[in-house]
Amino acid sequence: MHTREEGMGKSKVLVVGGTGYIGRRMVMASLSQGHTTYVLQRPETGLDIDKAQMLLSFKKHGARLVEGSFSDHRSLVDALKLVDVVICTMSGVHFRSHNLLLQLQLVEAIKEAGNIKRFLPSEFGMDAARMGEALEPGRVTFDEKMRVRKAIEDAKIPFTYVSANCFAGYFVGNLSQMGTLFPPKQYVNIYGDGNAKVVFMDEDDVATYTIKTIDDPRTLNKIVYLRPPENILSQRELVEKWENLVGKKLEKITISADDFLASMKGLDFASQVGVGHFYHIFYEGCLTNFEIGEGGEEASKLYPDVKYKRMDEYLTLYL
Ligand code: GO6
Repeated sequence: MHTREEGMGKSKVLVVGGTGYIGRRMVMASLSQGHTTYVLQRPETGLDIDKAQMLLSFKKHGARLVEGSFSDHRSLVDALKLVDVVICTMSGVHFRSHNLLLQLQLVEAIKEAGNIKRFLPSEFGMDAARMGEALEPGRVTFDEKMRVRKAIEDAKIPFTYVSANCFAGYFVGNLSQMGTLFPPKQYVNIYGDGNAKVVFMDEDDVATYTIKTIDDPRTLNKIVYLRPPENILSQRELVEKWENLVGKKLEKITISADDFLASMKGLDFASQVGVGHFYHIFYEGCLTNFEIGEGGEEASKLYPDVKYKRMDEYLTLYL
């Protein structure tokens, strides 16, 4: 007999990376959209008390914790057998090459389990397939995502790739200033003419749209771009929204493309990766300089009922 708790007709979801910045939102969005939701509980969490407490709070909200370890292939396959959909949100930015191997292992386990109807690998940024010409060293992010995509497609695993563009926490609260997560007080660096169109996304909305895609036949084996029209803004438009909120103009400092790229020298590896990414986004306009074509869908068109957060509202957090 079907019960409501089993979320009638709704796929069961496993989140791998559920305690992370995006993963925790996937867990909550999956629960609130009525999916039976499992979160992989890894022994590697060890004494990380914040992760442990988050797992417990998921449980309180109705999630089911399932133990599994990447050093125990069988345990992964067993966890996968419980569900229909797998969402991986293990960061490729902060633990790069390590997490590439883990994702490839996850693909192997999905292949073996044989029951997974949809896999969403850790994407959630720029569309890696469009970044073939990306600069070193930042291109590592895209090269690794493409290796995961190839493994998925070679194994004929049904997928959805979500291109979520710029998470607001990293790109909006700081008016897109690198090295800080809060707005500047007096001066703001403007990248080039500041007019390249960028897409900014509230992180909870990233999760809401992502969960919407998992049972949707329109998104099967597609790339879903999160590009809600009111959140397509240039850096100058973003800064202006902040200026309107604080009732004060900031002094603009224009950074030429050459100066910006030169700033990479002497930075640590992660920051060099960041500079490359910012360059493609703010100087080249790589998030919006293409039409979504065959093989792609736009989330706000698919799900017009979602009331996505506008960036002026997001910015009020920082007042
Ligand atoms: C975000 C960042 C912010 C880096 C993507 C350095 C992959 C993507 C939009 O982890 O490296 O200060 O698409 O000093 O496909 C990081 C990365 C942003 C956040 C970029 C990213 C975006 C990775 C910084 C900084 C705020």
